[in-house]
Amino acid sequence: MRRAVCPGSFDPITNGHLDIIERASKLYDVVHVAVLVNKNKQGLFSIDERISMIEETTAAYGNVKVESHQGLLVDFCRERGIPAIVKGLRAVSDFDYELQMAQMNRGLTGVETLFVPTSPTWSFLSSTLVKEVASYGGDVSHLIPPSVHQRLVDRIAERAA
Ligand code: COD
Repeated sequence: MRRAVCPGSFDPITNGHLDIIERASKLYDVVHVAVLVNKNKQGLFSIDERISMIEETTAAYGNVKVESHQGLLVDFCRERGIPAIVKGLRAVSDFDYELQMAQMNRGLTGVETLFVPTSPTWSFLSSTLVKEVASYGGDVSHLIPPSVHQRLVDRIAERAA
């Protein structure tokens, strides 16, 4: 059975993430989506909220398993026998750091990283920009799934109250 992991913060999941996960789900039998816990960074959404948004929006693909992980991504892969990491590449600016991580991860345990070029429609898109634009009242409804958009609008309103 061919398995791969799509890792990230997913705070929250965007259409750019979904595009990569969907394309990976057509190439592998099972795609693990790993929500990495960064203990130095307070997210807008809790890890459980992020997992539930990813589960909801990837359910139709049929072969996606969503989990959280605290620690090294290579340990997540080793514990589950996953040989490949799938990442989206947006622009040259992503490349330097992604290359460093790919080489470090391969050096640590031999896990390979495969890069999928972003769809041009989403090449500018990141969770950080979505949160920033939404926090100033900008319309981001075309950049994230509708259920995620509703939760984002609600969370921003809660924080502002
Ligand atoms: N189009 C295509 N792909 C996209 C888009 C888009 N618009 N937006 C995001 N992506 C893809 C990218 O591949 C990105 O890597 C991934 O989605 C996740 O994006 P984010 O922003 O949710 O998550 P990041 O970039 O904060 O995630 C970084 C990791 C958590 C993967 C990384 O820090 C990590 O592996 N941490 C675990 C600790 C570890 O092992 N550290 C050592 C690394 S060598």
